[in-house]
Amino acid sequence: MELDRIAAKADRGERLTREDALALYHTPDLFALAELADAANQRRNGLRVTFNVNRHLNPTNLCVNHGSCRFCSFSAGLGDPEGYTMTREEILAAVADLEHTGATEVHVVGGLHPRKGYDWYLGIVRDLKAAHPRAHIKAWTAVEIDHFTRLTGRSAAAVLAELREAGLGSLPGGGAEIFAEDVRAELCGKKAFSDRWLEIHAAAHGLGIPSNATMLYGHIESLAHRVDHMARLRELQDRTGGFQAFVPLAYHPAHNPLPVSEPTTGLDDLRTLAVARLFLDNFRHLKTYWIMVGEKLSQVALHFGANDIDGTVVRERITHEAGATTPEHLPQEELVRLIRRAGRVPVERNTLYEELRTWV
Ligand code: V47
Ligand code: SF4
Repeated sequence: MELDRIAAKADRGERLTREDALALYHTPDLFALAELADAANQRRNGLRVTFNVNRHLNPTNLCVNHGSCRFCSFSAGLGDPEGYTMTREEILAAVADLEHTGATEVHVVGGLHPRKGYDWYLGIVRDLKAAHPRAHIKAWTAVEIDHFTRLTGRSAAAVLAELREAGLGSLPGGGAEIFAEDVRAELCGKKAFSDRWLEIHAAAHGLGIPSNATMLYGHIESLAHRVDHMARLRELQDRTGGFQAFVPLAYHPAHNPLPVSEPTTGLDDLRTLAVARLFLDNFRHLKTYWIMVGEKLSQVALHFGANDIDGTVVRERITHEAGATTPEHLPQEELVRLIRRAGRVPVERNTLYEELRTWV
């Protein structure tokens, strides 16, 4: 049987093909798929499940691509009443109690502001680092980095090196969406092309800046498009080894122009994680983002190949503007409880996956 053949390959540590990944997506035996993904995860990470104590910050929602990224419910155009741009003081005030809450990371992403120059973005990193020297600043997606290269006429490597100098520690994985060019053209025609997204992450890895990778799924793409997306990531990871984690992002359909009205189902969310664990054999960490799939499903995801839960977060706009009904914050104790009750060992980590505390 197809699944047995793929299981034997996975057991031997043999790389799965795109066809194998599609067969896994189509298998009716969800529990056998879960077992395979869980075994692959446990070979890599044992029973340990990591989380981090972090804070999300979205300094502006104004974006030159407003309206053209049709899945985005977060952005606004100049003059829109719901548009906002935080001042330097507001940004610092939003994270003023960072150390007090035990947070070790600030995750910073936002819109491509129509009026602000690169110095504004660079200054945010510099200010955050100066105010919180021990915190890890994970900032700006490849889409933002691409925007900075256009604003400055400089290379991605030059911009990244300067940002690192200012205090940037790593890149988040956003902006990847779906790499297949035809889907991307329909989803977000104006935004950095797939090759450019990959090129910018390669440039970061070349400088020793680690990054994450995401995939926005559950909209107009096919399962083959998802597998193609993961295949391109696997290929880059073979070359650089610079990706820390893969984070599938479940599409949320409210308040945006994309003509897709249904959210993803729990089974699709779980299947996507399991296929990712088996197909992305060179990614050590697979993150379930509870903000998008819910706390309870994230707990179940720990038996479908995920070994990492993001995070305490505190305030989240991108998914909540698109209709998410999850809270915006989970206290650390709740993450520990969810992991423990899943029969796993909770471990607090920092952004670089160094272990800070274990709950035995
Ligand atoms: O880039 C936008 C996506 C991303 C919607 O790197 C949407 O550790 C669902 O990248 N429905 C931002 N998703 C979030 C992100 C992320 C989150 C957690 C951890 C990490 C990490 C990265 O959210 C955007 C875009 O791909 N997004 N609109 C929507 N309607
Ligand atoms: Fe702007 Fe990012 Fe939203 Fe696109 S997805 S409109 S680039 S904020």
